[in-house]
Amino acid sequence: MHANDTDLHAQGASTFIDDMPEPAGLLHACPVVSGIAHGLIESIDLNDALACPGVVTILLAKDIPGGNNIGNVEAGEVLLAEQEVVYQGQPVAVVVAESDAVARQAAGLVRICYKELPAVFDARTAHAQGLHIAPPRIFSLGDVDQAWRDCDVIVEGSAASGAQEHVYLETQVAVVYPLENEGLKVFSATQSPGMVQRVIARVLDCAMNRVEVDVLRLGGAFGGKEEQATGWAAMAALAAGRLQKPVKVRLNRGEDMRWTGKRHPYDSDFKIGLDKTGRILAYEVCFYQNAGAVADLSLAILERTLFHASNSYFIPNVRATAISCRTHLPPNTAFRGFGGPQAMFALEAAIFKAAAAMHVDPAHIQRWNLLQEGQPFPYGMPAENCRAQRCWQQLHDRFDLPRRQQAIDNFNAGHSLEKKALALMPICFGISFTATFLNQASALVHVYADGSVSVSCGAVEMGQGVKEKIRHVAARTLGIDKARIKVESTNTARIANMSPTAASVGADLNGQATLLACQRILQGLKTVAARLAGGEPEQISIEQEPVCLDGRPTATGWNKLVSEAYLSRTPLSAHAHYATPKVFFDRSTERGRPFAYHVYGCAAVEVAIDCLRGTYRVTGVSIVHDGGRSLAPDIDRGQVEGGVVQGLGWMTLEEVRHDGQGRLLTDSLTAYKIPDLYFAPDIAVEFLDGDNPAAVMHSKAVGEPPLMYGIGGYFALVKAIRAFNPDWQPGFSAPMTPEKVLLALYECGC
Ligand code: MTE
Ligand code: LUZ
Ligand code: MOS
Repeated sequence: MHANDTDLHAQGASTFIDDMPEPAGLLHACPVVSGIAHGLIESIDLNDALACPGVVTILLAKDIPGGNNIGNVEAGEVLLAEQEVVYQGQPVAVVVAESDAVARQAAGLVRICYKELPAVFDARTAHAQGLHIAPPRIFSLGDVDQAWRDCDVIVEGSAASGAQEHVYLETQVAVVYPLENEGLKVFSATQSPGMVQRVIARVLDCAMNRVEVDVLRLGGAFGGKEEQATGWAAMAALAAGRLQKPVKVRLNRGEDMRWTGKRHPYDSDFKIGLDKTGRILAYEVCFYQNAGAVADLSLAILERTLFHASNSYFIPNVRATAISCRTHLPPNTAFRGFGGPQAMFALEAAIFKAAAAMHVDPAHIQRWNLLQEGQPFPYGMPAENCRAQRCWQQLHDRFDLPRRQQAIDNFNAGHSLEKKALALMPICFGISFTATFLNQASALVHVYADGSVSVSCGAVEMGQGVKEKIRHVAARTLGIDKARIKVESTNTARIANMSPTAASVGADLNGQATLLACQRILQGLKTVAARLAGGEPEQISIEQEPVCLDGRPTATGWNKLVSEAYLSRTPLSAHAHYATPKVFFDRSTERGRPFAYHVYGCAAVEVAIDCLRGTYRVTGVSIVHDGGRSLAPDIDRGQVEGGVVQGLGWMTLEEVRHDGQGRLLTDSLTAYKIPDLYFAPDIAVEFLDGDNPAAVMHSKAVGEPPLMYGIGGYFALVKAIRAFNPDWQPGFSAPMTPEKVLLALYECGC
């Protein structure tokens, strides 16, 4: 009997890298990082550090046998800085010692002298100085310049959304074991085992088949381990390869917060034009993305920002410009939503401002412009199986929104120092990697002679329940009990060239590959079953264990069938590959069909403010979410609830602050506030079911989209503030912390 991950977690029986028994002779590596945001390295003095008892060696860029590059985009994505440092927290050296404590202590004794250079920390300043990661990209639809003439109302403004720290429970960690024949076995807490393998081979200048990366599970990732787990694993591999000893790298919470990138802050300028009925005729937006010091995934994230510039609305004339700005902060990186949330925040700000100018509720404009079947996105793809209207309608009907709005109005009329508000947040999220080649996966399935089943695939379990979904797919395809199925660790020796588990497609891609591999085994089994039970293979099915002939159970069960198949030398293993069909994108025209499908949904977020203190509560969230035929309803519900709370945190409490030198001030959970169970509102989720021929067993991806419901929390707070202080003109700068709420309540409009 094989327990699922959730049960193991609940029992405290699931193991993470830091729980693995440490082998004799294990060495600990601690990075030495830049203490300044920008400068040239003039000298590095290792003497005091090397004199520490227990220090084994200290590695610098010159000790890297292969390429000093851990990225995919630009040469500056170095493992260890050589001449120039470009952010506080950038690794310069690696101290290797017999204990973690000694490594850390010695790291503090490495003295680096710099010639300091000017540093920039915000996107607009970087843009003004011409500091860009790449040239701007522009998506356009219709003719914006012409369309302004037909508008009755035009408003302009700006919107800024902040960074967000991932706060995965398990911090960055890797352990690397040297093997015979120049091999390495790598345990890394990464969403991208294939990338860790490729980068370690590059850094050590060896073939990829020398490097085996294994991932059992992650203690959360949220995008923070898609690209940024790689460097730490590469440092451990560098040391392990050189010293031929096992080496561990593990960041503590403060280091993890200071040294790794976050969700990208965005500054955006918008202009929106509507006719007098509230129909949006034109939308122009320019996104300034704060990329941090090197490219990382910023350009892919920026591209997804463009793909989501019009969210779940149809806007006939759009021009969206996106500029990735280079600053001297740790490289910002993937975070649930991957640039989509930033785009949606800017558009909701524009809609809010237009609604205020027209003296209507923003919901009126939102409703009036929701996407309909066949209408195009700004990249040319038409909306197919569009659920935007249905989600909105069902939310209103099932959760009785008009009555709730009335109750809020009554409450506000009767209370002078407490105000409530409700805001709606429709979402539409494109499902597929926007880099088309990443939309592939493979699976390797073994049926053992005792009838138990082993599934290997490229999906990394990080708490999102992908392993449980894969088990479900295998069990249903083979027609057997889920308890027989074990999903193995994610391992590069069993699965080659795997894509990261990201973009919410972990279950879509790996599930479909698993289904294909199971079908292959099933084919052979049916031939054996037809011999045992009579009839032709086409008449055979396996349903909840027994072998059926024309749908009727026979005397043969799964165990007997498998044992007969083995004795008759029928293959009981299969490998299958899946590539998402019909996705493509042409970057020269910015047109294509980048997504297999879209996920829709709509949320109503209700808040209450104490207008004396500025404190607030998110009192309730109601959601209709476009779920498809779920592979695991409880998991999907958990994903929606967790996503909403994470999105609300980004929009309300979570504020990343640096000092004037680029030093992170909010480097612990006492300064960086995240939502907890007490903050979390009541969340009511209703799933809109339906077919989805574009994903495995008609399911739908669920990982990222619900985060964006949290944006409704920001606008609900803005509405509640305006119920108290009607003259206040919101500046649209998220997060809306209690401090900002208090100031807004008493800011005068003149
Ligand atoms: N849920 C949990 N519990 N932990 C996580 O780290 N990551 C999110 C989402 N849900 C995450 C999570 C992100 S960013 C993505 S892309 C998806 O899960 C990835 O998994 P999937 O593709 O299997 O949905
Ligand atoms: N990662 C990536 C992603 O490489 N490409 C994507 O399109 C993507 N989308 C969401 C999250 N991660
Ligand atoms: Mo998720 S941001 O695609 O890891």
